Amino acid sequence: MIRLERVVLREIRLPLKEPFRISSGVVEDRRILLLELHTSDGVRSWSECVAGEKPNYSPETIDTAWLALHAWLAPKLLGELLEGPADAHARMESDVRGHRMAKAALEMGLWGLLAEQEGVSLAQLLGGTQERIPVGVSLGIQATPEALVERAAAAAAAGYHKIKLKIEPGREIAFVAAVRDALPDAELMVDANNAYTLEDAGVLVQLDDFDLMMIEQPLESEDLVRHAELQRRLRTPLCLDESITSVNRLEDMLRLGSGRIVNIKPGRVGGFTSSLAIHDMARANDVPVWCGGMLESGVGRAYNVALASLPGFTLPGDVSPSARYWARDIVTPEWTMDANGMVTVPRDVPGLGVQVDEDRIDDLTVRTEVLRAD
Ligand code: OSB
Ligand code: MG
Repeated sequence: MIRLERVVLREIRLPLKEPFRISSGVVEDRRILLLELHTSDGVRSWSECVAGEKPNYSPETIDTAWLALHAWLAPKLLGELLEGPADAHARMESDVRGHRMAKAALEMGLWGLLAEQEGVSLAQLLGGTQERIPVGVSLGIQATPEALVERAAAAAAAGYHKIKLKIEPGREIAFVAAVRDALPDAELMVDANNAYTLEDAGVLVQLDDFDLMMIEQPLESEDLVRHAELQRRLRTPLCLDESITSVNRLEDMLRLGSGRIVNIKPGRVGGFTSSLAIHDMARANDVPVWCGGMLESGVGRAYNVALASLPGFTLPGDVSPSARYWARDIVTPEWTMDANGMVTVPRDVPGLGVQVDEDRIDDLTVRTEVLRAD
């Protein structure tokens, strides 16, 4: 049982070391929404909302999430005696449609609180079994194939287990060919973030030549039937990201044959309750899953690392170390990757497993709102 007494919303600004470009836009300075959750008996935890600056990945943004949390979601939970995160998830689902990233920030924050309250790590609370997670990197779209090869070669040398190349129409074949040429043995994949249509199948079929682990989300998020048609024409497995917003969408994928791998981002699916259901169904159907990333700060990364320790996460996750993104993260110790390309799952510390640097957060905060039960 848990009673939320107060939730503090904060927006911080955190500049990326280098701009990150996907098919639908570029981000240079992250605007990150952090939540500080307080129970009525003085337990505290932090969580992160992964909504972006613009609605170019999903319809949500940091601003819509702030509104949803303030107006509809926090009021459903504050002051109530909650059985736990699954209860909170059900209450938020009952009459608020969508806004999954906003819901996830609260629901995951409750997992963080429970871990603190019970004195266990997040990974233990979730039932994680893996002590170390193989790490993948996601490389943004570059101006030239040469620039991409340079970054991919550096990533391979650093020990990353999977190198994901962002692609878009016109910037795929030559780019992927150049990287494959330079790194004949690397585990490579591509991610299109919805940029293609079935009319482009001719180009996408050419990607079969590069021995890719998977092609992530080539078509629009609602195009499960069209992904199935595309999958029938490809040897390379399709991996769905944006399309999988709930366990029911995974069931659709399985029935239709829309893909063979799933990228689970807990923020995209409304939190850990939903992530666990997706993980369990995927595992029961021998569908490999891996943990995606949304350029999170060290707070969101703690939740991703914990989730990725579950047994069905059999492929490297986009859980790159702090230094890949930021000059300085907001947690200590920062997230690191060892020389074998692994991140260690914190087990011996209760809660997130890292200290949140609250002074630094204060310095970076541009907007705050305290939400209480009325
Ligand atoms: O599609 O996986 C994606 C970042 C922002 C929006 C969408 C995506 C991504 C990434 C980054 O690929 C992965 C990371 O956090 O390292
Ligand atoms: Mg993706």
